Amino acid sequence: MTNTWQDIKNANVVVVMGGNAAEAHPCGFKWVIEAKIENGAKLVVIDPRFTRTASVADYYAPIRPGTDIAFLSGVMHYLLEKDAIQHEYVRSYTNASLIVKEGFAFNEGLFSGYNEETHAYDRSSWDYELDEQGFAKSDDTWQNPRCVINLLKQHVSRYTPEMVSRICGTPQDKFLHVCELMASTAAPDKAMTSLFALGWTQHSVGAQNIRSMAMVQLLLGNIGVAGGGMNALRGHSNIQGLTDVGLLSNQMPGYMNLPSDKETSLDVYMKTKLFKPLRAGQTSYWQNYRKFFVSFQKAMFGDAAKAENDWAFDWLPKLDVPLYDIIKAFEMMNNGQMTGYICQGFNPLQAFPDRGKIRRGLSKLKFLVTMDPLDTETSRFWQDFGPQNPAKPSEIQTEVFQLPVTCFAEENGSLVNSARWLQWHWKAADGPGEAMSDIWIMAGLFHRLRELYRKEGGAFPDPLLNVTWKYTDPVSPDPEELAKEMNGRALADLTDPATNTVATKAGTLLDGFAQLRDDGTTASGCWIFTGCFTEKGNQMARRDATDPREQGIAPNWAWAWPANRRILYNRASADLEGKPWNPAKPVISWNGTRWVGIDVPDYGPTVKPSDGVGPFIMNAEGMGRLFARDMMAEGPFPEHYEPLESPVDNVLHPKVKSNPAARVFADDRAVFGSPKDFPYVATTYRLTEHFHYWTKHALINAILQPEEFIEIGEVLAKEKGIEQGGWVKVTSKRGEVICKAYVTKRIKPMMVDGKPTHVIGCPIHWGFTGQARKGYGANTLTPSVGDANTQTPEFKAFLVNIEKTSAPVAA
Ligand SMILES: Nc1nc2c(c(=O)[nH]1)N[C@H]1C(S)=C(S)[C@@H](COP(=O)(O)OP(=O)(O)OC[C@H]3O[C@@H](n4cnc5c(=O)[nH]c(N)nc54)[C@H](O)[C@@H]3O)O[C@H]1N2
Ligand SMILES: Nc1nc2c(c(=O)[nH]1)N[C@H]1C(S)=C(S)[C@@H](COP(=O)(O)OP(=O)(O)OC[C@H]3O[C@@H](n4cnc5c(=O)[nH]c(N)nc54)[C@H](O)[C@@H]3O)O[C@H]1N2
Ligand SMILES: [Mo]
Repeated sequence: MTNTWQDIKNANVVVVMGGNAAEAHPCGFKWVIEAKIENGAKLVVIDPRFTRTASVADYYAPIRPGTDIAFLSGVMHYLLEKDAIQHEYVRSYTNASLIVKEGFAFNEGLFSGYNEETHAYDRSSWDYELDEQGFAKSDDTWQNPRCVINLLKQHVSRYTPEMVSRICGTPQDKFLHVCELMASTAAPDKAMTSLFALGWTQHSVGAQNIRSMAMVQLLLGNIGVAGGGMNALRGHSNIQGLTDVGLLSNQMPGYMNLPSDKETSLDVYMKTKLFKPLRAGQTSYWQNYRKFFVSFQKAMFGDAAKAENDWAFDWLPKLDVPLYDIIKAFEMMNNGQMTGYICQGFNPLQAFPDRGKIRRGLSKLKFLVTMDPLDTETSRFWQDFGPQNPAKPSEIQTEVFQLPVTCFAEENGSLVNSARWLQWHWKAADGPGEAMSDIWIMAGLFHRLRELYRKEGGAFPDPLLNVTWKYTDPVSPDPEELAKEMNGRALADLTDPATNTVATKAGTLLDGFAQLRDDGTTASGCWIFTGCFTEKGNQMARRDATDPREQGIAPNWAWAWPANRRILYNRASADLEGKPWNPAKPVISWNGTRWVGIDVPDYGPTVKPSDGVGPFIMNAEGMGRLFARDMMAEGPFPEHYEPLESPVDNVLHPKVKSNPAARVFADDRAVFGSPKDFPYVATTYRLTEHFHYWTKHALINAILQPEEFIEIGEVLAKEKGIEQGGWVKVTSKRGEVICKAYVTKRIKPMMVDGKPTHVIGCPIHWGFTGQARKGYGANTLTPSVGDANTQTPEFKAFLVNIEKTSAPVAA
């Protein structure tokens, strides 16, 4: 989230598109109701299904799964054509005026630089024209046809209301009404918030879905302001923390990149990190990258990380491919390229696409370790349930080690929520039976592995032998000690260059990442967390709910990264002089000498508005990007591509149907179905009564939602002779699910490119362990396809067939 849950109440328009907050985030959803009641906000829901969120909306519009880019590009077209944009904001804070260099082009579905063989782009043409000093050229009059705003106008001009309706199946009048509601927030004192989750991310164009709305929000001046922003409603309670501390295969803590094997020295690695500012006077905060990096290495390797050994750069793993995401891991398993797999708090047999492929992969391992409080399907994959399971358990050689672990309620620690708050929690009970904490198990593995390396040597023992491990209890480090290590401390007396006196004594916990240095005198395990545990104590444990303006910002409740800032890009909540756009709901303002207000300003409190530093300091131009330079895998502007399995051609450019840079392996492509055999669009989602695959272990939840079902509209049910509660067989090219049908008014056919299109809804929660009845699981049907940027699987749009059947023997 750029903003916070509480801040939603400040919105004038709340758009839930790509999520179903009332059911998946029922507790946080109260802030939407608060916005409606206290602020007269209009709630707009755009979803293929009429959800419980839709049931309390002021306006609902249906959409075919996988077509949000077409919808939102249509919104941009509308805003630009009607001139319903926040002009001053767009000119001052976005890259609308910057000039794109010659050579950038878009033709018949492809941007310049595409390589047919590698399915990837050379992105060098997606950049600005630079002047002699290396700054981006701009045209504030917007006359130059190559300035970003004009290229954007041209790019979205194809997305007329007729075209949007043809692609998305949304009736034109409904689409236009949504446009009007959104456009009403172009007024400087009005804000719209975008709440989204997996309805956007779980597509082969997931990241571009989100970018499209971010661009709409920039055009409307809704980023950085109270009641605005791009608000990803996160899933598991600590999934934000997962990316923060770098648990993705290509990252390190604090969104630093793991080096590739081509980056053979620290200098080479650093060359692509220290982005030079692209405009005079800009900050380009990643210029501090080296300080964060060296401090991380000091936290990892202590005294062994020295200037002479490039701060132990060689001891980091180096990637030989862009990343080892989960789709790739299972591809490798299937190809016999993986010996063992440690599955910590992860149930891939249930959670990952193409269940048959997951099972076949696990069957080829030598060993599988699961660390889980529950008996998961993955840890019993050899017993898999369903008609397509041909496996004979006796023929599977994989040795499975099940390690029972405690859960969050049985240990102290912190969770990072969607609003980036690090909140401390306290142990409530001891774990049952033989359960041990994740920390104890990981520490045990570390000690044993290090001992083996010590005794027997090995190809490259250095990283393991040199890791620091100075905990009071090395067998099970205390979560507070780990949190302090993440926060970071001074390793030597730090002098303040301005006064030449010691400002921070050696050993002191640091207050903020501005104190980090690249000379080895500071250590910090995760620079964005610096400030969470200081000499004043555990900031994450703070529970003071005082909210000075009653505007949803309680600065002394827990601690938010970065720097306890609650609204990211808050400099953009005020105009160029520092006056809030919306005086009724100010976030920060310039009082003539400094920034004051209810939030921590984006940068130094005394940086004058006249210095012209842009609010988007992590970008080298300091501006919000309507044109994404060289970042995204499939283009600097979002473009509508059909899901990899879709019922229609791409009406914009039939030759390029789907995302040309999507993550697909050849053997997965072989199991894509065609609309001839699988004529219906399927999508998958969760129900309020279950949390994934855990709560079926709890009797009360199992009673509430006892068995697997799919949802089907009345028209299709009638066509197929399917009755309410009757048995159906749903098939995709990858497998079949036999379950009950729920015939509903909540899903209606949509007219897509002149043809009626039916959507079938598949809740995801059933498997073969726990108290609920056994089910095949929705991922028996889903394709193994990943988003081009994030590799998130395309769970939300694929093709199936459905027919009436009789009760299966297994049921
Ligand atoms: N009760 C409960 N709550 C949960 C969870 C749970 O298992 N149970 N899981 C948690 C987790 S980990 C997560 S990640 C979140 C997920 O939170 P959400 O993303 O809100 O949940 P989903 O139910 O997966 O899907 C949301 C909606 O997206 C719609 N949708 C599908 N395709 C499209 C599309 O192409 N465009 C648009 N606009 N909408 C589409 C679906 O119809 C569905 O209503 O929920 C969290 N909260
Ligand atoms: N078709 C389809 N598939 C989906 C989705 C979808 O919308 N559609 N959603 C996807 C999403 S968003 C998600 S997040 C995944 C979820 O997929 P998973 O994360 O694999 O599933 P969960 O059941 O949430 O959690 C996995 C295990 O973590 C264990 N666990 C809980 N606490 C702890 C702990 O403290 N330590 C350890 N070691 N284990 C613990 C639980 O007991 C559980 O068995 O599913 C994905 N799969
Ligand atoms: Mo999730």
